[in-house]
Amino acid sequence: MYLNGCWKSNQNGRKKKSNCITLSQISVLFLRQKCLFNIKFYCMKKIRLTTRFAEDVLKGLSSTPKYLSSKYFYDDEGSRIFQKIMQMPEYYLTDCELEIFQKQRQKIYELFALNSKSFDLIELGAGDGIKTAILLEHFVGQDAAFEYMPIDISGEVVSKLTQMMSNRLPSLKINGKTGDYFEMMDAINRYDHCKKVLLFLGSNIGNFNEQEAHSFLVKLHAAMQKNDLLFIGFDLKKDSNVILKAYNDPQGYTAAFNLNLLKRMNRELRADFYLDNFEHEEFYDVATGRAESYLFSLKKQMVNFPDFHRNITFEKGESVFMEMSQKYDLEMINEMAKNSGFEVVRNFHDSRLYYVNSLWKVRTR
Ligand code: AVJ
Repeated sequence: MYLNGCWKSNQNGRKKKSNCITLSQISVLFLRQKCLFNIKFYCMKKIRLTTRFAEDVLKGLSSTPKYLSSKYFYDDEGSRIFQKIMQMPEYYLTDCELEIFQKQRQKIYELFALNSKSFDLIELGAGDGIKTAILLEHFVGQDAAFEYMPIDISGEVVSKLTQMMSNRLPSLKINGKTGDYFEMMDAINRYDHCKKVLLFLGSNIGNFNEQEAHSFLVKLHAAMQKNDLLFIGFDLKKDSNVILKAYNDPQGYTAAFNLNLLKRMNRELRADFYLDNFEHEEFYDVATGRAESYLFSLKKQMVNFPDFHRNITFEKGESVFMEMSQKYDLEMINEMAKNSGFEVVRNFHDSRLYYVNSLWKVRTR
């Protein structure tokens, strides 16, 4: 559209002045416009994202009780902290999923490859991909022709992951994408030329409440064909001490992970949070399986967002709800599958029964 307008004015200009414009001049003009267009597009996207971020956090911080969304944890810095969390011994989730992949990869492969030896893998929220690499290595060894499409919200994560995977598995076709869940859905929708297996690992689903999880699964279902599969990681309900230690580590990585969102608001929105004025705490409700993360204001204070002409007051002891990490049992998992149009093919457990990777297919009846 923009280019057309530009071309027209050149044509008009040529008519009036009747001087000739060469083909190479046109292509230079065209390239320049295209480049400007790309920069403009990039800037517009960035502005749109920042505006959205500001709107969301200001809305949450003006509510009672205050809340922020954990989806904003994962800027490049947040993603780096999360990788530290995954390496802590207290954060058992990673070890459980690794164990499942290491010990049961052959069975996983057989079920993935049922009906068609070749399939493509799309991973939502791929992260560092260390666990996935175990599966991919095995699949490549089995000669299952496939493409791996990791999608993550952090661009840095996607490029590091792509590099790591192509070093480890040079023959693997990798097609990484940066984007949020919304953009992921788009990518999945467009992907219909081959059987696909969607990976949603690490109990990422636990960040959604019941309704959000349901509508997310329904959207995935709508984007899937008859033979496609969904492989989801669920952290299971267990001794509350084990859970609390995973989200309340002595090194303080989890606290830093939460506080990084305040830092991010300082960086990107020019807010003035003073991090020492906040403290992280974790709660777990055995009955519902909800693990909840909060920041508490250590004193009465005011935080300013001068660019948005807003300030937020915090009472001493006031909480900000930061993140939910839902824990499940098999009944909840079965219900979720059923309610969103899926059928559980098989559950893969770790030896401690802390965690399950559940393989779902589209229900046909
Ligand atoms: C990436 C959402 C699975 O909830 O366990 C880890 C994020 N938060 N420690 C989780 C997280 C604090 C993690 N998920």
